[in-house]
Amino acid sequence: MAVQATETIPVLAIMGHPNAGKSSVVATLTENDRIEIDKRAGTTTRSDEYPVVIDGRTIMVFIDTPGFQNPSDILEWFQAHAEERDLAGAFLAEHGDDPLFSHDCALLRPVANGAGIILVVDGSKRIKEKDRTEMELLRLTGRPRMAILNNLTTVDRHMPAWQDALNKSFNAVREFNAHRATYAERVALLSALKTIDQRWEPMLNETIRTFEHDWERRIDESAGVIIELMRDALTFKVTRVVKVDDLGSEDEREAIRLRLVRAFQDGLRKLELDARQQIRANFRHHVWDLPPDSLLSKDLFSDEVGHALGLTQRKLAVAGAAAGAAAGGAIDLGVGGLSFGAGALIGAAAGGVLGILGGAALAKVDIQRTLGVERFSMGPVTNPRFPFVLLDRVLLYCAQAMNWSHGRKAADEDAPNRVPDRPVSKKQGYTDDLTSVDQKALVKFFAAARAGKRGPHEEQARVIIKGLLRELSCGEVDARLHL
Ligand SMILES: Nc1nc2c(ncn2[C@@H]2O[C@H](COP(=O)(O)OP(=O)(O)OP(=O)(O)O)[C@@H](O)[C@H]2O)c(=O)[nH]1
Ligand SMILES: [Mg+2]
Repeated sequence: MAVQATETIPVLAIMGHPNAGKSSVVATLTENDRIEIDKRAGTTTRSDEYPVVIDGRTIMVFIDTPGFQNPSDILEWFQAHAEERDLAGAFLAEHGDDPLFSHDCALLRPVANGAGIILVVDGSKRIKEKDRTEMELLRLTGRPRMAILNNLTTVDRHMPAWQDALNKSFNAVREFNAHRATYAERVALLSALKTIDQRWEPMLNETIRTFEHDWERRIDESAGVIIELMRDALTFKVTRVVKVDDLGSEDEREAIRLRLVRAFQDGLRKLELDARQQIRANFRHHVWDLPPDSLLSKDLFSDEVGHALGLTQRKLAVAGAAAGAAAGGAIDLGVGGLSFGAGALIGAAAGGVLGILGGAALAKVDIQRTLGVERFSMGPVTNPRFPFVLLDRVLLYCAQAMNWSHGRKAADEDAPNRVPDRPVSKKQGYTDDLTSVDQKALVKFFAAARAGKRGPHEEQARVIIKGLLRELSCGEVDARLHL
């Protein structure tokens, strides 16, 4: 069952005290959110291998471990056998069957088989004698080794002392926060592993290239999901056909119209949810709770979402006018007569949606009477702000999926250290920060999508969206996520 460190696959055993954050580091580096992590010490009880698999190919293996049980005994033995070339192997040869050392042997076995070592320490705690024992014993193994300073709190006064001590026994020392590490930081860590053993350089270069390639593929797929969401949302329509005989009072017709508006909004919510699920799977999140106060947890049609995302009315007017003028005024922005008709009033009243809509309806409600039936229909969306809000929100979701590390379980676990919530004083949507040329291009894409047309506008939008996603990959988990 043990993985042999071969020429092609780097294998790294993660060592460290109980509760230092070992499993969190493995979960984040392998993008595996199913690894058991808990605030209680002693969660991991045996060593387990976690491969990094891309396109069905294992490119690297991390071994999560419970940490040493008897570090001082092992160090003593190592010091007494200093003449051995392979201390881990020699220790196993002598104590391999000793039940007293079974845990420690399980830890040393991968090391004896050629695995490198990553020691994870909690940099917020003072260094103790036991830490120095472990550092020395790992040094004596002679294996390539890196230390990770994982700061579990905001206490950083012990960090310089850790740096000094670790530098003496490790080939590389890096700060790495398993809860906040972004994609870029993960790649930087892999890059740093190259320095601990030159022989790994070619394979790690290949691993990093595979990583980067896979990330680009995810961005590409996510942009595809977003384009499809916009296309589906902008052509979405609901219809109810009711026999005229069944229609009694005007109140009844009003009730039908309200139900129609609700069904229309629900349909759009569902489209957003479907897109989210695909994006989430794309970034390998399975167990993931959104913070309850996140903008992403609020209703799509809530005022909070409407106010925080999308273009300001001014920018919207500029982009819309420019796009309309470019197309000889042929682009229907939906701000004409439709906005203030009966449908507008119903739309606004039913959803409390003035925030998102800027006073205009989401879509027109149309009622046609033919051959004894009344046909109530709503859609497609005509409100010009809505697509920007929807796009901003799905981009925000991508930012979360890309930057939320897999080692971070509950959304509120480290609430005391969380970035303070930022007051939302102005529009903060990503699209609001785009150049007016890009905003205009998006207006054209929305108009084309609404008309069911593919082509150059869609391709241009795809390029803009991919650019935004690439920028977001390097970011912190966005403060915009928490209102
Ligand atoms: N704030 C913060 N907490 C962290 C970080 N990394 C780990 N933790 C928390 O520290 C606790 C222990 O994390 P684990 O990853 O289970 O630690 P471990 O070393 O595998 O623990 P054992 O398996 O018990 O030896 C959990 O509550 C984690 O959420 C971090 O970077 N920041
Ligand atoms: Mg663990």
